[in-house]
Amino acid sequence: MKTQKPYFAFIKQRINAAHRIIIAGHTGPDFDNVGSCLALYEVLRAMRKGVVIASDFHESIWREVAMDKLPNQVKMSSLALYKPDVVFLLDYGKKEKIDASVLWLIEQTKPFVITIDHHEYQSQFGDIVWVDSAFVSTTEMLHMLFSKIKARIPEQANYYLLLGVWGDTGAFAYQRASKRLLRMVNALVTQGDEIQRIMELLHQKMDADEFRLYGKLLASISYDASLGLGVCKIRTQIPEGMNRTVMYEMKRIKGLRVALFLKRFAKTGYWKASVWGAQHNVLDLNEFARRFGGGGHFNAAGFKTKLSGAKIIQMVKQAMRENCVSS
Ligand SMILES: [Mn+2]
Repeated sequence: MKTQKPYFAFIKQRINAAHRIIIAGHTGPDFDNVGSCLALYEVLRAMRKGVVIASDFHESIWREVAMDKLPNQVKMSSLALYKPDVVFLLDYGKKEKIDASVLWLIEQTKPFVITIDHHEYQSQFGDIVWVDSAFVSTTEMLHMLFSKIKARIPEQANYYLLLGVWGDTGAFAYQRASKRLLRMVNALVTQGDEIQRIMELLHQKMDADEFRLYGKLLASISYDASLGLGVCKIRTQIPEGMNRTVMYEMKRIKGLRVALFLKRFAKTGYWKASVWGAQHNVLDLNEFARRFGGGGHFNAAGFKTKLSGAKIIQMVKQAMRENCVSS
């Protein structure tokens, strides 16, 4: 059955009947992605389901988030041997952002595929495709699913669900908070320290060398006050996750509308761009990123390109100018 609607009862039936479930997010995972996978994992485990997350957990974000509670690992190369009944695909937007070995596994073993994603509809696929960009994060959708199917949410999953919301809304700085979302937050804060834990995660702790490097990055930020565009452009190696911290910091600039982070990969010559919108941003960054084959959300998107850094900055400025005129 192909559907754009969330058939909660139907998903529940499939979970109940399943023996082995695989959960996959997108490559280059962020907090919402990791939080979604881990929250669903914990809930399915509490339902006594056989479940694995399709990841080798190479990216440090997995360890940062899960700490000592990282799930048991099944090698990506032996995933097909696991013979899943159901595969959940979470928070990925485009089919090519799913790991190739997961796509291969789906081809080979023909499991029932359920997509849950708050990105705009792009090339998501499956037997159930629940895609709704009115949700701020995929964890918000999962929370709704869990309550609709009356699944028990284990303590640890509370924190994962909150993490997705905090990560994708920038602690509510760049997405609207609905009453429903705040009710969800209210329900999930049980110990009282969840939000502190999350804020510590988002603002990573650094050693002295990293701290100096971070200072240099901040000092290199250029700012166009007439447009409200902040740019950080780097060619050197930085620790994983530091780009995110720089972006959060840039959003503190008074009057900032768009923050652009550019990183050049020497080997391939590609620039990787992340763009974040602040409160008064009117430029649809998802649409902008799509010009380069990238994507994301209205206020947060990314793309890769072989164009020069200067050219990318020029194009962002041009788009911001055009948008000011038209809006
Ligand atoms: Mn997300």
